Amino acid sequence: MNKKLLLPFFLSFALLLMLAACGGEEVDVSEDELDNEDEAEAEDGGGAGGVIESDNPEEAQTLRISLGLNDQHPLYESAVHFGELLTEKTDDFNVEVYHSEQIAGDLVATEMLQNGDLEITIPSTSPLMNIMPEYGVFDLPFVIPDHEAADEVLDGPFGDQMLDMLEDQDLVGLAWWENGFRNLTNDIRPVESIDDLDGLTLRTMETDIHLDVWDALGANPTPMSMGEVFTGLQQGTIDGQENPYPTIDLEGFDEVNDYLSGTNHVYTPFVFLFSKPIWDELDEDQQEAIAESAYEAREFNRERTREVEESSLEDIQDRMEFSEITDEEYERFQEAVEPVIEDHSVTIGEDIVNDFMEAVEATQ
Ligand code: KDG
Repeated sequence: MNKKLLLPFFLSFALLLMLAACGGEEVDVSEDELDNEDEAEAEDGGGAGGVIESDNPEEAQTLRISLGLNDQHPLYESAVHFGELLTEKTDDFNVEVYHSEQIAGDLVATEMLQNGDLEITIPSTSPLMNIMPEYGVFDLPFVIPDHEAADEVLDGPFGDQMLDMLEDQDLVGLAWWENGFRNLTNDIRPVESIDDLDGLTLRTMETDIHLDVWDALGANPTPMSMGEVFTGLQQGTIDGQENPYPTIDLEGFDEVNDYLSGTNHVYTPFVFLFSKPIWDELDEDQQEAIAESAYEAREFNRERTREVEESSLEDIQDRMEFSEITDEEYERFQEAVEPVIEDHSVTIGEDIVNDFMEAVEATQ
């Protein structure tokens, strides 16, 4: 979405964003406040499509979904689709989809779920490493080679095992959705080799693994939640960032970065999370309707994200200088990050890392 359109909205949530950014503290957002904000947003057209009402809206319980990306992204469309599927199955729920960190960034939103202060969020797995070190496994670079392997690993026993372990953290993991293969952008120079990364200040997600990967490659990484990235790039506090093509395109990073490199350095999934304290208050039929809808919307999400991945790459290539990484250089990248993989295998847990590697190998 054009950032200018988001400005009034960002201002109205400035306090929330500041609280979220400054300490990772939980943000206290009552349902009433959100309802008012949402009504205001809907009136000026910004929230169109984000409220999916039950046929019996007055009696229905409202499920709020917090997203970090904007309402042009296939993640938002997929969350709306989830709401449509759910309201077809039952009249028990209304669904409200909040984008662009209107509620909170990934990590804070996940903490809100743990405390029963928010129903749903769909974060990248990466920041979850701060809650469960095991989730860092998806951040190990250059492991998942293609979409097919990603689907097989996530839809198989390894993916199930990772969803199940969320329960101990007061989270219910309902489905794997797609974020995608991440690629580098920056405003200083084309990056075709490791040497080109020297000294570039790069935003990473809030995870030590990404920080260590970029550090090993010679860049200057700094962690940040998504809501701060555009401004950081625009003001030059960071030179670049890395994300899948749809995010680069739809968050407007091509407006503030000139160079794009097809690094495909890691595949990070989204995980559909529900608050366990709130889940435990629902009856079995309600739980089943929610679980089925999250799972069914996964297909729509993957299909849409992959379509947009292609069209976004075409789009941004018109506006950015695109560099491909040669096979030889790709090997140098892989060698440079080997010690990071070794070190973090210990924090993640060697069993989990082995299971992951084996699951990926089995797809080849
Ligand atoms: O809701 C999901 C987004 O907040 C997010 O995880 C995007 O990949 C992302 C990033 O780089 O922050």
